[in-house]
Amino acid sequence: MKCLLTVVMLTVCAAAPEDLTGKMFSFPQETKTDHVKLITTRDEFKAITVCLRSFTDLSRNHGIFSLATPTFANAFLIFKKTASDQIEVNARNKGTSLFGQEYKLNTWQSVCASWDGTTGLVQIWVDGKPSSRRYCSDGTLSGHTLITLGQEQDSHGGGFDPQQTFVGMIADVHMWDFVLSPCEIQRFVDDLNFSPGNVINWRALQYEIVGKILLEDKQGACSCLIKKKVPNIFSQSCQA
Ligand SMILES: [Ca+2]
Repeated sequence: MKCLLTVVMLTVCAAAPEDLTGKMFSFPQETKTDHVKLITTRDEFKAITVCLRSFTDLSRNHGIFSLATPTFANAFLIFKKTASDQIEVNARNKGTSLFGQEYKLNTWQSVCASWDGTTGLVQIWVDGKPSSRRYCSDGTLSGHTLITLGQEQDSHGGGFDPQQTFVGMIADVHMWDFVLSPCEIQRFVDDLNFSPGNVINWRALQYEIVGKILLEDKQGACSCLIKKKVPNIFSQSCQA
């Protein structure tokens, strides 16, 4: 009984919301197991927008955000293809490639993607630059929602491929159950007073870490302390 109580308490603790402002998840290695689960009780969607900031040196393909339901392993997936300018958005197991984006290595960038189940259109924004609005799949999503960062689900909560592991850092993850307007996307990109996600909210995040993934202070270009001490040298590259 005591063990059972401990298990129940640990489960509750793992799911308590945390404000991760100023933090990031570091994904330091390629594995077939390590990932972060983002927890929501929502299990029905007619539209989705996801925004996050990521940093990576990967030139191979990799998953950026993976949402699965019992029916669709790729219910909503943001997937960077090997081609440097190609990102795929999946909805209801259908993938649509979007081209011509400047996905940069070794720098923080904002990635937002949306899907509208009424029209079936998907769109992405990399650092606020929109893609074309392309048809993907219309309909709805329902059933137990499982969201992973670091691994791309090929089944509901599993089917991980180490060759598609995300390696790098991810921060500021938000998810809404509607399509954000271009102005709202820009407010996220500029980190200006945007309304946090009503499904996943980085400022009140329920998550669980599986494996060697670290929650750390978010790194900028350099510290403000250095900027103050040596203003002439560092003022160009420092982030306030
Ligand atoms: Ca896969």
